Amino acid sequence: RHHFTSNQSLFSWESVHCDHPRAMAREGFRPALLVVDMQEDFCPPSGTLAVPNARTILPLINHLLSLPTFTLRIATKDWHPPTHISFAPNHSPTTRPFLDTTTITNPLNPQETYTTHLWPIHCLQDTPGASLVPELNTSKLDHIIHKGQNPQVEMYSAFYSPLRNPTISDSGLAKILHSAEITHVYVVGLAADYCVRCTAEDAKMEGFKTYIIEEGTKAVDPEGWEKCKAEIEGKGVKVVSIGGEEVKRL
Ligand code: VGL
Ligand code: ZN
Repeated sequence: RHHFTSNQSLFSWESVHCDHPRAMAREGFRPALLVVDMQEDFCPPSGTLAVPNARTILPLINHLLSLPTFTLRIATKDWHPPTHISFAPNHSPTTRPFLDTTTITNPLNPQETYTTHLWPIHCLQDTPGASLVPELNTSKLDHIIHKGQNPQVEMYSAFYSPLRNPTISDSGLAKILHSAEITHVYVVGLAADYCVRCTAEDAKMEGFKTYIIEEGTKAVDPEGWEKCKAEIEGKGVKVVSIGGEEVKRL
């Protein structure tokens, strides 16, 4: 169903959208909130992969978490072993994080490859950098999903690895959302142009009406956000504002 092009720095779907029949058939309004990767390493001042102004979105995220309307509130954590393929120093001493890319092959299917950015070392399992920021009201969370544990797989999406044929890293998130008969998915967190984007696009693929709340996210590359937003909307995800109908109904 999906195919990754290897000539692009950020991988992208090249596919016809097909919505999940179970979620499509579902009626009513059972929304889930996904809070993506609100971890120290993605936040100033000390994060190794700090997203500009990342901490400023926390009051809105905590407000959303406090709304009684959500059926489920789920946070995700990027959770890498030291050998992770996305870490620039694991490739060569001169590999440049943020600038250089690598081509990754699916360990279970050598035919499948994708090209992706290399990053500074970040979100190492069980380190302070991987912890959720203390401002986040975690008492409201129903689940915390870990992703990116497989050293050979980049996993921006909180659902599964980009190459799903066969699926080599399924976090279990799709099952949790379908089991709770979720109809709508609202995504906030970090980073808008990577994990938020891929998570939202996969939520749409799973058949949920999917929204990114724009004031609840920040991009690694703020300059590129308008173009990125158009690409995300091309996949059927709506990027909405807190003033919009989709948020006001919460
Ligand atoms: C992310 C780069 C590498 C993210 C995770 O959370 O957006 N970005 N790992
Ligand atoms: Zn990562």
